[in-house]
Amino acid sequence: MTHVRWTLVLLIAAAPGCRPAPDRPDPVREFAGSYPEAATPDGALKTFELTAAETEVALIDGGALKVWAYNGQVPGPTLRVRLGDTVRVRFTNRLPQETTIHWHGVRVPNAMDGVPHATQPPIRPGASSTYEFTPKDAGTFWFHPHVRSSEQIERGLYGLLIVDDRAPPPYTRDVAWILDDWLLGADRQIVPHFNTPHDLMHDGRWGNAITVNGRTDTALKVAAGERVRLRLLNASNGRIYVPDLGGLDAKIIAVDGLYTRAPLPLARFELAPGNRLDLDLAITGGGRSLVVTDHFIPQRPNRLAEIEIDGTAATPSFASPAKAHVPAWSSALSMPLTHEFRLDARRGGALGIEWTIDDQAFAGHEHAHPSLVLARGRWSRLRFVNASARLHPIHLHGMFFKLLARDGIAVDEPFFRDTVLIHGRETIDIGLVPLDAGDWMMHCHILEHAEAGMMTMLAVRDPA
Ligand SMILES: [Cu+2]
Repeated sequence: MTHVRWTLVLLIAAAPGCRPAPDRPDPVREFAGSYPEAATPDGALKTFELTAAETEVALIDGGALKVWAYNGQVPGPTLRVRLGDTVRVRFTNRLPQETTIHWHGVRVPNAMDGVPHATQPPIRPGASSTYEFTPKDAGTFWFHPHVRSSEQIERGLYGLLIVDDRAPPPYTRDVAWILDDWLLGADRQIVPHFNTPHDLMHDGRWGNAITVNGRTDTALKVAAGERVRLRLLNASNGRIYVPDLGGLDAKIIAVDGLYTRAPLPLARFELAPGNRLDLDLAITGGGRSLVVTDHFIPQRPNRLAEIEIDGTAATPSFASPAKAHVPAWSSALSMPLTHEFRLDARRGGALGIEWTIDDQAFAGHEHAHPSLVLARGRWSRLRFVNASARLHPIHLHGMFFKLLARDGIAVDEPFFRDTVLIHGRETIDIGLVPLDAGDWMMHCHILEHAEAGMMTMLAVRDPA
């Protein structure tokens, strides 16, 4: 009897466009309360001035490095506001190229998303532009250009946007580490050849100098008895990091800005370009020094930074902020598939190789038209079939999603994402309820793949 009923449910669920049966969980109802539909602009107006320009700074090992920078520094200034505040950024472009600013992970009005031609005209050299939005979510976000990203981000244009909670948890210290890698030549300067055939055919440009906040000698000095919030961002063009905190008690409390359902032990987390990870560190055992490493390729670990611990006090106890509502969506894989994207490469195009989504290489933002329409406020399940052997961290603008499965095997990640790494030949399923109308970009965050065509637009429209 049970078996017959289950079969019927599956048949009903497989019919395209159907509603969930009444005895099955409704993913939209399960989603309710995850994050707000609208901003609550009840705070202050915070105005920032940003200028992008060529400059020279003491970076990496302290030598003078020619970079492109926001306000003369790499990483750029951290823009910090509190939830409810409105962000206004007066931006001036002193670069020798057009540019824009994209607010990665922030649910902004579509016109503020920084996608050239699609949401705004590119900002010409010498010109200025103002961005203004009220963040809907607290968390760790970042900003970077969306024009010739594989060159502009590589040259140093990125910074953090931190949106504090209305009542921030009482961490003794709040630290941000931006991970990046630089491809330096014999002259110890940035190799000025971008989108090379090698980088295009592989996993983008991987550098030969890995830095944390622009330096190879980053050390965090803390005392036992501290509870530290450590925010990690991967700002690299292509490199993936698997951070290892050297045995420190580290819990994941937020991914891609949003809090997790519960604090999670830091197991092997693949921090792909664009991803953020907020960690809760309980500092114990003074008088020691730990090395933080990257283990993406387990047999070739990379040193990232050091944590030096003094003192002997016990760590403060307070409730973790990681208690977000995240739907289980446990029957999601039996819901109809909204669309299946196929990711692949072929010869051709201006760069000699094109990265494609459904056999289309993005032909420039001037010609951007949505490849898929999603209904605002409704559930969608998207599948990505990676027909290539390379890595593709797929990033969606304007919405969060939840990873549902890898190669058809259900996974319950107790958190949302805005970027997920797809391995070679892998198929993943994601679920989402888009809340913000507009034309949103979806692209690979290996910037060389994006430049070579792996970008498209998703339109979120009110359902008819
Ligand atoms: Cu890719």
